[in-house]
Amino acid sequence: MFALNIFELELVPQILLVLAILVSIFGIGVIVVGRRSRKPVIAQSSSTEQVTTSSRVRNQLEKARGAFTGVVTGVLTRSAITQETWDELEEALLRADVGVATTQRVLAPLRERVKAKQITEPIALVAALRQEMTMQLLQSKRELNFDTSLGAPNIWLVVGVNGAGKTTTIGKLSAQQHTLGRTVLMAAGDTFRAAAGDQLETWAQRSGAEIVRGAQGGDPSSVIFDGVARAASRKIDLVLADTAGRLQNNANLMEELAKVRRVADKGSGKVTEVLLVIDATTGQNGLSQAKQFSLATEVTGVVLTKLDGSAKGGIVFAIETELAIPVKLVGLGEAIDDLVAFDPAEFIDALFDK
Ligand SMILES: Nc1nc2c(ncn2[C@@H]2O[C@H](COP(=O)(O)OP(=O)(O)O)[C@@H](O)[C@H]2O)c(=O)[nH]1
Ligand SMILES: [Mg+2]
Repeated sequence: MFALNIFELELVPQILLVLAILVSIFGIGVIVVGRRSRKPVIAQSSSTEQVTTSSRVRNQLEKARGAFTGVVTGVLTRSAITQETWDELEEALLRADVGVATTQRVLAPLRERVKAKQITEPIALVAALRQEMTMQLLQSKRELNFDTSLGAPNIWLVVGVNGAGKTTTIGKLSAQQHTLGRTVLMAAGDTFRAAAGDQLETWAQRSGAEIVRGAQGGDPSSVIFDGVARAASRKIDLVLADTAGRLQNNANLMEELAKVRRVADKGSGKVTEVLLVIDATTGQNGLSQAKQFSLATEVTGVVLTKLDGSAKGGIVFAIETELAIPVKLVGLGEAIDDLVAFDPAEFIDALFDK
């Protein structure tokens, strides 16, 4: 008994040391976890900025992931690379809306490498496919253009067909820019429907922005012009201009859009972004929209909305490779914080990783 106590006493310093180490490890762990969870939603740089993506992206891309994991599993369940492998790959990519041209562009170099016996195993094929798809997305510059040296309001025009998510995107963008310390004014250029102005007004209140509205049925160009003038006189940094959802096959409406842009540029601000909002669930139709809109006005970036509800995430590849317009932001839900910067690496990880 006595011997045991001595033994225990001798161990006291060691026990204390072990306890001290455990406490400090736990402490560091808490700090690291705390930091991670406090990771800012928005990162800022001098003239451009991006919203960092969150871990929710993966979950919100569940449907799109489904389409791609189908591709991977299909290939991996075979013991060798056969004609069926290629058929399955092609079909799955098309089903995910990668598009015919992009699918061929991605698969052609892989076919060559398999033919040359540089790739012999299905697992290596999947790895090469992933690399090939990553490469398709790496070139683009995705920062939102904000010219700090302008000394006048930057104007971001938001265009796209009805229901694509323009107004919602403006609300989310406004909140993000507000967090960056910028003052925002919304110009209700969708004068076509009365409800559109009310909807925008709600977003303005929610996100701490000012708003300029016009009469229903009024000229959208003049509403946006007035908005820019008001922003300039109040030294507001950014004008987010909403527009009516116009069908891309309606020549008059496309002309009107071109006019909106010209007039917006004429006042005391400058259009530094034209964001085309595309609903991911519309698939390849979204691509033809993008083509038409970029004819009417120089589109500088795409916002791909509703990616949370789409199995057609492949449209990202089609937009970028076939139109050379960068996807800058993606919408992953209806809430104010459901808009994130498009991060290709994260996107591909989410699609390919189980
Ligand atoms: N699930 C989901 N719904 C969205 C997203 N963006 C917009 N919406 C919804 O799409 C509908 C149309 O959006 P709205 O902004 O009015 O489209 P607009 O006609 O282009 O202005 C609304 O019900 C929005 O809540 C998104 O990223 N995900
Ligand atoms: Mg709208």
